[in-house]
Amino acid sequence: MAGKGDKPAKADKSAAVAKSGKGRKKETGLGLTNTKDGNFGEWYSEVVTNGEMIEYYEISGCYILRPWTMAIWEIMQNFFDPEIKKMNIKTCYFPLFVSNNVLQKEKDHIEGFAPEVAWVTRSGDSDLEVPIAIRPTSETVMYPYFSKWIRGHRDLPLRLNQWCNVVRWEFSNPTPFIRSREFLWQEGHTAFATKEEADTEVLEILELYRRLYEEYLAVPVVKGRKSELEKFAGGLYTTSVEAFIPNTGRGVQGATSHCLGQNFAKMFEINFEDEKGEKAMVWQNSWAYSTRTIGVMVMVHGDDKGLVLPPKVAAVQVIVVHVPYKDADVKEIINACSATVKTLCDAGIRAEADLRENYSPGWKYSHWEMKGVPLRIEIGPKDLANNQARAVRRDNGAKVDIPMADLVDSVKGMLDTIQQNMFDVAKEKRDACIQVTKTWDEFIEALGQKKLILAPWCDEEEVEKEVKAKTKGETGAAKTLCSPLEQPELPEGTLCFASGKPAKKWTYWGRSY
Ligand code: 87F
Repeated sequence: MAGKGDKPAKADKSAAVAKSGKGRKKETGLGLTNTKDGNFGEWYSEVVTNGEMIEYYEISGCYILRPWTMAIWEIMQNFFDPEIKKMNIKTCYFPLFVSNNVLQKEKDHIEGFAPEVAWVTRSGDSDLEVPIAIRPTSETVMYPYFSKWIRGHRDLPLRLNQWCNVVRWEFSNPTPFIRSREFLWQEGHTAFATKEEADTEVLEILELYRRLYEEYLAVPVVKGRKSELEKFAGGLYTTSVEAFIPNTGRGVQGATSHCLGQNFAKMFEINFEDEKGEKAMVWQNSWAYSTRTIGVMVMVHGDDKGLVLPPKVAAVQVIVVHVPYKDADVKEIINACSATVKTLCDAGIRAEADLRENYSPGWKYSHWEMKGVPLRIEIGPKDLANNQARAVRRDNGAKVDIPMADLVDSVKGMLDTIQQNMFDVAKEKRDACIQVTKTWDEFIEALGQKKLILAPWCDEEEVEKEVKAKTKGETGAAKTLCSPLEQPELPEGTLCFASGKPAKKWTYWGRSY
């Protein structure tokens, strides 16, 4: 997907071009020119633009998030935000800018990230006296105030979350949602008196991330723990949910929940007086999910007709299209469509009608398929006469006639079925890619076949580094994705696939985004 970010407004829908059988290009109003299996990178770029989620922007790595995207983001927010509020986590907002002073405070771990920090150096014609950084994450922005606000044990726990944008000036190939220079996320930052409380929260948040992926985006994920090499260097341990893209054979970190331990408490002097009147240091966590979630969903479910949106996150769950017929009463059909939309909306279903007269029904079918709307309802003269409607599923193309009498129940049932089916199909595909490998040769073979590898591992950093070095090729090195929290049985005497030493755990390996 090289140089994707450098293509402004690449896929102009009105002039979309489709390849015919002989590889010649023909003009069509709609449709993708690339297939998911044929050229995944180009396919993805076309899907997010033609599906009206993304518009390419003139600054590489930055993308316009269109309403079709933001509706999904808001629905996810409407799930996640109340859940963390139930946990007594409060909303806050800290400034976008960080002073050099504060940013450098956590020098040790910022070092590796430094090249990605963007700076403001000028206002108008004059240079700033001291440049200020744009937040790449907010530890250094927030923790000086944690230090100020936390005095005694009664000030704990302190549990904050903010919804914001962050900037990381990435240099490797930008990809909409998956790797962009500015992105939206929530970042949670919490402080506790005890490690036990922090540990509990890490897993509670991780479970919310799993639910976000599995219940909303219909994307199966593995909950796991990161290796020492892959964890957030500033923290104690990192957990994550990991997704997998079968077409590219790459893992993708879906969201992370870190226990920071007391590292930042030391650096920022976040101390409190405990119940015995003694000075103690807080235990901290931080956790985030970003707009990357949406990219993972598009990659997993999209097909050669475009986006396929899970009903629970789709801005429009049902699109109603009228199918006029020469001598039929068009007005009557249109009225039936409007009535259908009203009935569905009154029942809490997100439905819209496309009653435009300057587009054919066929064009509309393609258009809404491209946009991934889960269910299409067609109403023509025959349906009207029979007091029924034709429903067509986006996920599998299945068509059924539903009696108008039980429209709401049928549609609700179908949307639930689509949601479940999308998850089941995605899980089946993901599971079919999982390969258990016990030797190096098996590992290399599986890697070549784009598998998601599950292997017994000695859990030694040096061994992971070696595996990385040995697999470094054009498509990137293999690394650990996570060690699943739910560990399969590891029989006595099982050896590490890479080092031959006794294995300590099962770990997922693969190339990744
Ligand atoms: C890029 C530039 C500067 C990642 C960076 O995961 C600093 C960083 O600290 C950096 N990229 N990180 C790690 C972020 C850790 C942590 N922050 C809060 C999270 C969850 C939310």
